[in-house]
Parts: sequence; C-alpha cells; structure tokens
Amino acid sequence: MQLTESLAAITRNITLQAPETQGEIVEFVLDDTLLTLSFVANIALAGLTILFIVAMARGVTDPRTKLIVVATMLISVVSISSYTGLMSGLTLSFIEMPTGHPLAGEEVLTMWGRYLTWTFSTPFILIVLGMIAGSNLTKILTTVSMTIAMCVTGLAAALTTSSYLMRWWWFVLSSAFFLVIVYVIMVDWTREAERTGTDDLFNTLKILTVVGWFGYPILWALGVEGFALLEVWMTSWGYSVLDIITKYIVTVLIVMYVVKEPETITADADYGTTLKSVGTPADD
Ligand code: RET
Repeated sequence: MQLTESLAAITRNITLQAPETQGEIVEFVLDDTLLTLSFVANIALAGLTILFIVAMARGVTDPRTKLIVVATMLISVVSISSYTGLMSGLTLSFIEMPTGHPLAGEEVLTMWGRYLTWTFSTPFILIVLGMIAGSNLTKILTTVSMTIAMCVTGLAAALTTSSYLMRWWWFVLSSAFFLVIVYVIMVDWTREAERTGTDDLFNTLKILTVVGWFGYPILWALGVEGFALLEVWMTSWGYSVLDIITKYIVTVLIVMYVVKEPETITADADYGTTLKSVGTPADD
C-alpha cells in the first residue's frame, strides 16, 4: 500500500516537473487575449515599418545615408523575428521562482526571447544614433558592446532560478552597462550632434531613447521577473509599448530626416570603402 502511494507521488512529481511543450505554451498565450495582442501588434508594426522604410528610401544614393537606412531597417527585421519567436512559443518558458521571490515555488511565464533578441536589435539603434550624432567608431563600438552586455546579463537575471539575490545581482550588473550607454548618449553624443549640426533631430531621439530605455528596467523590476507587482500581460504590453516608442517611432523620425540626404548626414562616394575609388563609377 505504502509502495503504491509513494509510486503515485513520484509519478505526480514527474508530471508536474515535465516541461510544457511549445504547443501548451502557445495555448496559454492564446487564452490571454491581451498577451496575444501585445505580440501580434508588434509583428504588424514591425512589418509596416519595414515597408515604410523600403518605400521612403528608394531614391537614396548617398552611401552613408544608405548605411543609416539599412541599420534602421534591421531594427524592425530583428523585431518581427523576436515577436514571431514569442508568438510561436519558441522563446517563452515557465520557470520556477526561487525562495525569496514573491511568487516563490510557482511556475511563472518568462518571455526570455525578448532579452535575447534585444541583444541583436539595440546595437542597430545605437549605431544609427551614433552616426546621426557624427560620433566615431570607438564610441559607437563601446555602446554596442555595452548594450550586448546589458541584454545578456538581463537574460541571465530573468533565467536564474537558484537564488533571488543572484537574479538582482545580474540586474545590478546589467544596469551598470546601461548607465554607460546613457552617459555616452547624454554627454558625448549630445555635444557631437551640436558640432555636426544634427542636434535638432538628435535631441528628440535622445529624449525618446533615454526616457524609453529607462522604462525597461522599471518594468523588469515591477513585473514577474522582479517584485511581481504587475501581471504578465501588463508587463508584456509595457514592453510592447516601449518597443513602439524606442523602435518604430524613432525609426520613422530618422528615416524621414535622412532620406532628404542633408549635408549633415551624407558623405562622399568613397564612404565605407577601404580602397580609394572602390565602388565609385570609373571616369572613362
Ligand atoms: C533589463 C533588466 C536588467 C537591467 C536593465 C535592463 C535594460 C533593458 C533595456 C532594454 C532596451 C531594449 C530596447 C529594445 C528595442 O528593441 C535587461 C530589462 C538595465 C534598456 C530598446
């Protein structure tokens, strides 16, 4: 009798611990209309933004402008893939929160694909901002490395289940990388944009970016990853709205400005080539 009971207990445990299949996760998402909409809205907006860029940038000839346009397009290309990953259940998991967490012992839906894909989208945002400010390769690469470090440690924060303290320690590390980016944007690039003559556009982008980007760690802390004060759909909509501001609105402003190919943005035909005249049509 006792043996049967223990066997039953073991089987129950195994069933409970078996990871959900992607199909089950998608079902969970579809059951929550608001959560589903937060994904679908962004797939649609990313698609529209790509089409908008293609339509607007058809006549662009200047090589530096083209580089900026391609980089802005890649932000939405990453985004459409990121939300497709979430919608298909591929980049979402239920994870058990450690002791100390407000939902300790409970299985919580983590949208870890978001943190993963920001690793690939945020560098393009920073490349474009740095180029508009007229900054140099060193500063652009510094911010790109910092954002990759920020997103990877953010991913670690979300996926750590061994200790609540370690989750917050990852958060602190990630925030340190984030502050370096904020410093470069607020101090270096602001000064450089003034010198370059792009400060009118840059200052608008700066406000949208810095204010918008601060929203992400705040949501992380308030959502299920941190203090669990917000429900999953609220956090997801929060991130989706921030994505709309920091990606699509920023992109539209940038593309509308650069496609006019102002002198503050353009470079001569040799731009980006390592050898003189490579890529330039021959004179004869
Ligand atoms: C995390 C949690 C850990 C601490 C910090 C974070 C910051 C995230 C940011 C994300 C920006 C994402 C954007 C995406 C657009 O595609 C990882 C939430 C500081 C700033 C702009």
